[in-house]
Amino acid sequence: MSEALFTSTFGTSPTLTQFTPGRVNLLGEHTDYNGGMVLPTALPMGVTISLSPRTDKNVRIISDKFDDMATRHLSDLSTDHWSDYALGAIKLANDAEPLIGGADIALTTTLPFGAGLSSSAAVIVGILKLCREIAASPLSDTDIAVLARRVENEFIGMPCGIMDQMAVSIARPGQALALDTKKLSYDLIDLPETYHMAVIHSGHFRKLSEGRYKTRKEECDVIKQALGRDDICLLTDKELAALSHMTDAVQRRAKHCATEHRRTVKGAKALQDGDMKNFGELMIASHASMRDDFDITLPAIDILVEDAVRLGAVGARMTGGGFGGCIVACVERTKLEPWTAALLSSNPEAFYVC
Ligand code: GAF
Repeated sequence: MSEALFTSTFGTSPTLTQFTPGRVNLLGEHTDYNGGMVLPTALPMGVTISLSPRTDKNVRIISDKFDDMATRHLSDLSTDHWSDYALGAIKLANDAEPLIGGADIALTTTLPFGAGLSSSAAVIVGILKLCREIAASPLSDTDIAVLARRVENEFIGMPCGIMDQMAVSIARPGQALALDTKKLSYDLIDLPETYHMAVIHSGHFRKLSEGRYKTRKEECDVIKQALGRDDICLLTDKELAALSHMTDAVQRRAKHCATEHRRTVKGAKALQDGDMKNFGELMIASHASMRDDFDITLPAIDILVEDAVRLGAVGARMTGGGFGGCIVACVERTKLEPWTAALLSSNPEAFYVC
């Protein structure tokens, strides 16, 4: 589909076309910038990108989600426009040298916007991988993810961790990526076929750069500065107890990071063992920690998660940066249809994503 959009917009065929998945995180929230572990999986939905390099420094971008083509220049700064992600990817590709010059780009996406399913990471990683292929560059998938995070941190101004970029660069649907965000080492774990990780949108839309994500990041920075270490996910119970002189909020943020990391380590093991009962319990505990200690859930999302479990999911939790977006629930495939119908009928604002 992006090929047809490319051809009708630019009047030629694209050099390359590629699909990049979105992601949903199963366990390990706000641990990826605190030295901890994350456990995302790739979605069957994602972004398809068609691209041709240009010899000048212009970047022309068309998307099936917006009416007008954006014409940008490599010297442009970020302007809070939808085309910033593609422009930033081309700028960093020029810095790292898998591409010299501008590009024409057509994007089509099956991911809902504002859902926290990493459409921006898919756009950036997808473009960087196409540039890598055009230049026959030796960059690895991990190198691509690291560059993509720099686009977010340095060009867009979003202080995210590395989870989303690694998930969409490395995982494939049906696989969980058990990622150590400190070492960037990982295992790929097959998800059990008898269960479905259902993604349900709460109907509450979110925008990470709005500021609340940044506030949580800053609170974690306070703990890091006080302790002189970056890996606050690895704090022991004794080290957590030694934070008692700090504010209640700061202590709860640290507790979430440390306990969420431990839950994610246990969750990866439970997935490997096929112990979905234990996995579900860890999801429920993760949601409670995001609600009570990290303060990133919304009352409507707490109700959606409670209902998901009450109606038969083995576990459920909010997923992503917080303050809206989706929940993910682990549901036996044989129960999926009636479970979904019952959940959506008690939560009319919510909708099924995949
Ligand atoms: C967003 C960020 F982009 C990730 O880096 C991660 O911190 C996540 O929120 C929370 O776990 O998706």
